[in-house]
Amino acid sequence: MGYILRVDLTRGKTITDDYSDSLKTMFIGGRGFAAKILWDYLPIGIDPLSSENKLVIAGGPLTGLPIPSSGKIVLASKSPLTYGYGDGNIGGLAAVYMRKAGYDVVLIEGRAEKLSILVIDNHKVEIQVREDLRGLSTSETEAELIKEYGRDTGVLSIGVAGENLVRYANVISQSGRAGGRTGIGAVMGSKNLKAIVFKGERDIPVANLRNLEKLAYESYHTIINLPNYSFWIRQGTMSTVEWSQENAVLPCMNFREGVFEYAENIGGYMMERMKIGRRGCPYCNAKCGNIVEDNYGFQSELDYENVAMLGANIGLYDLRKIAALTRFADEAGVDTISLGNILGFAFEASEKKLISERYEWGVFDDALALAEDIVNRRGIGDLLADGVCKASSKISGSAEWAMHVKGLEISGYNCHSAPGMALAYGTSPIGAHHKDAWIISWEVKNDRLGYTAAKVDKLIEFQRIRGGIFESLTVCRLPWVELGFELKWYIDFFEAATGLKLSLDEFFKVADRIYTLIRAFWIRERCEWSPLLDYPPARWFKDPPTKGPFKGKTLDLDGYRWMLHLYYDKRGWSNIGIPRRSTMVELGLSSEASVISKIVSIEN
Ligand code: PTT
Ligand code: SF4
Repeated sequence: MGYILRVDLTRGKTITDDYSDSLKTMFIGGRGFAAKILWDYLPIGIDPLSSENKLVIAGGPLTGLPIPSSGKIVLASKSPLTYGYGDGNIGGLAAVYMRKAGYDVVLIEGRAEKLSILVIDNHKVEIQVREDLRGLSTSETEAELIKEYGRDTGVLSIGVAGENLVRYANVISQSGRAGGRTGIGAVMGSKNLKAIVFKGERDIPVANLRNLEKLAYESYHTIINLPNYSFWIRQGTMSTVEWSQENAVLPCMNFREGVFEYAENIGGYMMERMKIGRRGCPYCNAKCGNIVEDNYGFQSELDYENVAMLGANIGLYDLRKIAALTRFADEAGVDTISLGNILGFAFEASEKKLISERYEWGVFDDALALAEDIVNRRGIGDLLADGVCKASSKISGSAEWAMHVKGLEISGYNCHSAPGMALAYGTSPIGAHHKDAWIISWEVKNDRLGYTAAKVDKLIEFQRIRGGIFESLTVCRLPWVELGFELKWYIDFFEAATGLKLSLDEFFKVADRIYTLIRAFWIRERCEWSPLLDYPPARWFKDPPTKGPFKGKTLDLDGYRWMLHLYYDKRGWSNIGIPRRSTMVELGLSSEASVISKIVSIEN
């Protein structure tokens, strides 16, 4: 669409900016735009929960086009959990209507004096004081706004977790789309921004409409005929529960173990027996959100991560109760992955008598009560609302089993015996998340316990495709990951949409630029750099599982260090993980190199 909408909540002003061709060609969109805009506009070293932080909502050249799974946007900010670069990807009508309103990016700055909403209705932009929405759940907020603005509306909202600045609060849309696990909901809360409403009716211009229509027709048809399609729409990501159990990577009891004796009770087949519907993102014909009724009779969405983290990781094995915890998280607007981690952490601290509160593994009432304390910042919930890294710094003796990388809690794969996946968590650009490189499925089939150059190569390839291409285009990666829908389609969609023909290598170069820029951002914002930030938690090196096929095994520190150094080398970074000047110049990041050279010593 060619435009960035800038909204200053402090002054109540909005302006529309166009952006340079070089932003388009060097960064493509989505995460690429977000990283560059944060680099250029964010004052250095600010507190992420201050009014100086900025929230970027960025689509890519494919967002909102009538092609498979294009209803996705990136939400990015300096993260209140990690104090580094943070982003998340959310699907929903908001993605489509943001572009149809005429914008590729919305950049939100400052802080409203009172709780407010932002309404973007085509080119009419309004900031409204809406104290009446305070304390409402995300579905209540969305329902109220849809009542006011009509069904053709995309809404992004926060719940009480965001209002109360829980550092892993996220943003919810359409009761089940969730994005921004790096604390984007808390950033919205710190800006007194309860919700954003998008309405748009413009056509999204494309370079070659006939070609795009032809590709769209053929691609939808191709997807439904892929061999895994019918199983995928039955189970979505839930089949990963059985897969993780078989491969002993299902996180259990705060990542102590990789197998769970009750995994069958919480797996994809059990979920199928309860399933009452499917939800998903616009323009997707492979909708993956599994709807079940929870133990209170309310509808909730089950995905692998929610079940692994709010089930196995806390010892809970009743799917309807896990669904209730997920629904609670969606209504409060808090990330299920971090919540499951912090509950596991608190249960272990209680078991070890490091805190005075008493919680029992697997007890739903304990989990729900603690989750309520967290989102309302009551009692020990106030400390736990700051995330596992900060909480462990206050609970002596807990640092080795505080399961995070760079402050972001680990998502659903136990890595005592998965060095490649451990490295994926260690080097992810946002902290411990599988989004950039779900190398585990490849690793279990390829020299699982080895510390090899092949793993490092595969990891970088995944980061380039998943973290680079999908996050900048910005479209859902699941048809490619789960159904084998080929990457070539996306390159063709890109050409039809933009008129630009990029080879896979050229896309990879953009991805490398984004990765190196994000690493520079971390160095700039944290004012120092230590390779220790790229290590997974001590538990995986020192505290072996007591059951399953990999009983007694841990990660090898020397092996991990060797792979990490090789990774740095292949990325053109120094042996402590700082991008070399020559790499940055090569990638067109000379001015960024000058900035970080004032903070750390940078090699040629
Ligand atoms: C993502 C993270 C994930 S990853 C899941 S389940 W997953 C969790 N879902 C949550 C939820 O639900 N409720 C809640 N309160 N918190 C939650 N936190 C967790 O958030 C999601 C899908 C999924 S389901 C995945 S893998 C894929 N992720 C994509 C991505 O990152 N990029 C991309 N281009 N395509 C992707 N497609 C898939 O999208 P974060 P969604 Mg998500 C109930 O937000 O911060 O990135 O963390 O957006 O629209 O819900 O789709 O087994
Ligand atoms: Fe959304 Fe799932 Fe479809 Fe991806 S596969 S676009 S996450 S519904």
